[in-house]
Amino acid sequence: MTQSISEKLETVRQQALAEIAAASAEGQLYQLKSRYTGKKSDLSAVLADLGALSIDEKRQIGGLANTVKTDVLQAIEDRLSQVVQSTAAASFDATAPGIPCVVGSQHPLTMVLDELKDVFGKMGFAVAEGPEVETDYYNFEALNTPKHHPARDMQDTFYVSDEVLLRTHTSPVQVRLMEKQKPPIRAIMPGRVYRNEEISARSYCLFHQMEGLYIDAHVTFADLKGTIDAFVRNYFGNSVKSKFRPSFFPFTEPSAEVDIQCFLCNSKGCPVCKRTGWLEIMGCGMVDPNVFNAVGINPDEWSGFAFGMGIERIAMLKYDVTDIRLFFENDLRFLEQFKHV
Ligand code: 2U9
Repeated sequence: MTQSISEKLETVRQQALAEIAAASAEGQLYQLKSRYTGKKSDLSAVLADLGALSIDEKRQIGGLANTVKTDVLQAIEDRLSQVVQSTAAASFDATAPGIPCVVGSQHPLTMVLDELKDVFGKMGFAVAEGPEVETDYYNFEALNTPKHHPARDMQDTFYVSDEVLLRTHTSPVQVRLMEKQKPPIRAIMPGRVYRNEEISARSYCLFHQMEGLYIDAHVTFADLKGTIDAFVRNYFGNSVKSKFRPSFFPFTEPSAEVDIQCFLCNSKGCPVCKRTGWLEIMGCGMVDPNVFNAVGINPDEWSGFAFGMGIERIAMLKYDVTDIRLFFENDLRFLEQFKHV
């Protein structure tokens, strides 16, 4: 009797393994699993029918039936993973076209800002930021521009109330920084600024600036010229020369505007540089002693320079953009052109 049951179990094992090896689909294998190891299988019937056997026989047949079951289940697992893999391999077509995915691009202003931060970062300038909604004090008063100062006409301002306004430059960030941190200070201040100007191809109600401030003992105009020259060579090209023209800003004395050789026409003269061979890129100067006094820095002990540039202007020159409004309209036809820049 034991002999015939064990022979039967052996036959079940051989038959099951043969069918598992021949199966070529996942569904088939799940059917085999239920047929050979499920509740109504021959194996389960043998295990349920051990009652009439002696203890030794029970142990022997029970053990054998369990081994057969484990072998069959293992064979099914192995074959399943083979079948799944070969199905996936067979359905992969290496020659099929890929699924197109839309590649985004950085905004040109972000690219210019990042490059500028990088160039000044290498010269040791940290980045400082501050609020866009400012008080009259930080935007004008502390910057040597009291009420009724003629310079206030130079930039029309969006006022929120008598004392609160949208900053017209990032200079208030420097004022706040100087109040908090005693010299030496070496930082750049990138950010949005607002001006109530008539909107045109050349001016918009908001734009981006990057200003810089360097304060230490014995900082001179020569340091300013050296820093600007290093910036121009690093950013626009090592052979590009720059020159200073005298100018006026309420917060710097003396003040200058910086022109660089026109990189669009190699200084030969073109419509962009208005045939002069030079492009104006920024303003700068030595921090006015009145500004130092306003923030409690002793102008006899410390000196410094400041500079400022419009990011849109730099981006317009660099990428030959002729209308400033394009930077703010989010027209994909414009933005997509910067994918590979
Ligand atoms: C402090 C002291 C001095 C910042 C400066 C300029 C010159 C300048 C313009 C460039 C084009 C504004 O965006 S623009 O229209 N800026 O020419 N800005 S010096 O001087 C400062 C700032 C803060 C405490």
